[in-house]
Amino acid sequence: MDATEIKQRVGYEAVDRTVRSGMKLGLGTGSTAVHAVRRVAELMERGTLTDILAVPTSFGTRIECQRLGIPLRDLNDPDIDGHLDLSIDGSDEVDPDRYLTKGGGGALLIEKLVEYNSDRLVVIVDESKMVSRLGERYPIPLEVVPAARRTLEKAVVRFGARPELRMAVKKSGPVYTDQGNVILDLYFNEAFDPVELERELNLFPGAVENGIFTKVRPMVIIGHSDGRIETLE
Ligand code: A5P
Repeated sequence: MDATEIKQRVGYEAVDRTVRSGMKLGLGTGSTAVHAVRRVAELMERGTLTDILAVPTSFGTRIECQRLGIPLRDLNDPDIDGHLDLSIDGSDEVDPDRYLTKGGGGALLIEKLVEYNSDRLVVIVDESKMVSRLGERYPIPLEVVPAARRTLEKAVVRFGARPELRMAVKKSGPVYTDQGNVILDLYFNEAFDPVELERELNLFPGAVENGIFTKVRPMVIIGHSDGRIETLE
């Protein structure tokens, strides 16, 4: 199976196995999560799923849901009341403890807000996302207010990180998140304690959120290139 087929397979699998009518759903961001979004829409159109309310984790996911006619809410709306039944999302890395790094698509802040406030999180990945330690293949994103960029670039060095301001591809200058912040991608040569680093990075003034997720133990659905689907929970 090629990469897109694997992403579609795990996206469909997650929805078919876990989404039920009447649920309040958090919908993730990225090239894998979009397949779950499309599956939800497909099952709604067939009438298999009814009374779904969704909270998107990014502007991009909002646009896709609107295109597909999935009813949207904010976490603050009274019928959501700050809490969801289930969220489905991709991940950049998953370690043996099922700790995650996210934010390769820049949506880490609302992803964490939505997913830490869901009864259950289902993470959908292909096998390349499974690592022995976080930071092995992808940097750890740290979303910061623009005014704090330089102080935080200097501050994170004490954790052994090499920070790089994330730059836009089809625009000159940095990436601005949906919330108008910038992202420092933190590269680590050595293993770190994910629980400690998730907490410590957010303590600096101007740090908004980081992409380490250790406070949820997700169900992880892994798609393999030979067509196998593996589940960790
Ligand atoms: C978005 O900010 C991210 O957290 C994504 O969920 C993550 O980067 C995985 O994206 P892909 O499924 O596109 O690899």
